[in-house]
Amino acid sequence: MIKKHENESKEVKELSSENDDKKFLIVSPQDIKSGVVTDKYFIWTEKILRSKGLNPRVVAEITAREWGIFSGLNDVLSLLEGKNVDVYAMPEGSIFYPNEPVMVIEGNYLEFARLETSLLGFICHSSGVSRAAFKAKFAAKDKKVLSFGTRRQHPALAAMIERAAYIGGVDGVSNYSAEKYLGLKSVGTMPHALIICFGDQVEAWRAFDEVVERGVPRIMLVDTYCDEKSEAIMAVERVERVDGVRLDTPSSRRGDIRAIIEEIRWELFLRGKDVNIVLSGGISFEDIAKLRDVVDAFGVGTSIACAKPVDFALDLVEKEGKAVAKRGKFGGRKVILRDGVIDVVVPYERAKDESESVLVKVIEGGEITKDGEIASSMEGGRSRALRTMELVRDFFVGDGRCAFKETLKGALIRTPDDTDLKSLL
Ligand code: PCP
Repeated sequence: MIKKHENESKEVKELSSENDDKKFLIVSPQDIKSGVVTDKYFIWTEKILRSKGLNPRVVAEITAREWGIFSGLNDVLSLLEGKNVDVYAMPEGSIFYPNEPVMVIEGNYLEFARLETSLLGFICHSSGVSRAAFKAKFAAKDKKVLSFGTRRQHPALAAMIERAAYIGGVDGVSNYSAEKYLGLKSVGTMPHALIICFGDQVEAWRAFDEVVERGVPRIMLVDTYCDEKSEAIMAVERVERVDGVRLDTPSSRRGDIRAIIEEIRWELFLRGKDVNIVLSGGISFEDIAKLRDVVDAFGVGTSIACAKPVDFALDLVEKEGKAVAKRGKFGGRKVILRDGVIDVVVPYERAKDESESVLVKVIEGGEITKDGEIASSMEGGRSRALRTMELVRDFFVGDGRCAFKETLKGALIRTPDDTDLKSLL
């Protein structure tokens, strides 16, 4: 669902072209929607089932073996809209745990069989990026995290990556296309190339300060020609307005980056300059947790944009009203009951009231529901993820209270202990 955004700038409008000149090797949205983008075994499966007159009514569930932050529902809704199915899903930005269904599809199998490849692709990739962004922001606490990594992936994915990162909790995204596709103002500093074009860092910094809109923070890149400390001092002493300095080469130095940052902070403090320190270049979640006390913002590329995709799988758990399961899967339709960040998964029939479930009906008979629109909102997803971050932190520092206790024998109980977040506290 691509919307027009009102705050799209004049520059973006001028650069945009409505023409699809097909110069790049990118599959078309139509081929995704029609199921050309599928795995061959679904083509054979369709052929076999049709030739034998089989098309059972099924319930399919999408689960992962790992935890994550759910996103990509927006594209799944576009994919399944118009198909004769009912779909239930977690709202975007929800935390999910191992073996919990994030989505349930009810309908005749042939209605959606060949769409499995694209459906999983949408959510595996997007939720992987959202989980990474969540981990980065969880590690950074009140310090900022900026998504700098779209250059590490195919450009056709830029808006998807920035949306997923934003839902996961980053404070800003650098890809300019986010303004057109997401209605998000993009952020950034300056490349080394700008400084090299001037051949003099002070001239480049001054030019930035002179030319770029006043509302944009002046974050000077201070590692092009000299030591970061010397350049940071040079920046604050020789440029009229400096809001921050960016250090982009933490791993290329033999020195200890923490010691270098502390020295810079001291020198700036000594000069009465209250400027922010931005750190970028190969930053990991562990780096963020270790350096958050001396850094104000982290520019993160690969760790977010190239995050491992979530291993979602689609499995049939009910056929003609009867629970089924392949080995290693939990059969039967399920309901997830949630108390804060503690979940209990129970069989559908055992839940007192379906409305208690985390899964909401997002498509009914092929039509996107009002709840579906709400559940796929980017801003709503981000607020949910940020709230979840607080609840996870409370869970770890609190008593990990579980309201469900052991009243539901056999139910799957899931908590933040099923994540790898504790080490980033
Ligand atoms: C880019 C950017 C960030 C990098 C990428 C983040 O650096 O400035 O520092 O990505 P990473 O986390 O995967 O390292 P360069 O490509 O070196 O460009 P420049 O220094 O000119 O910004």
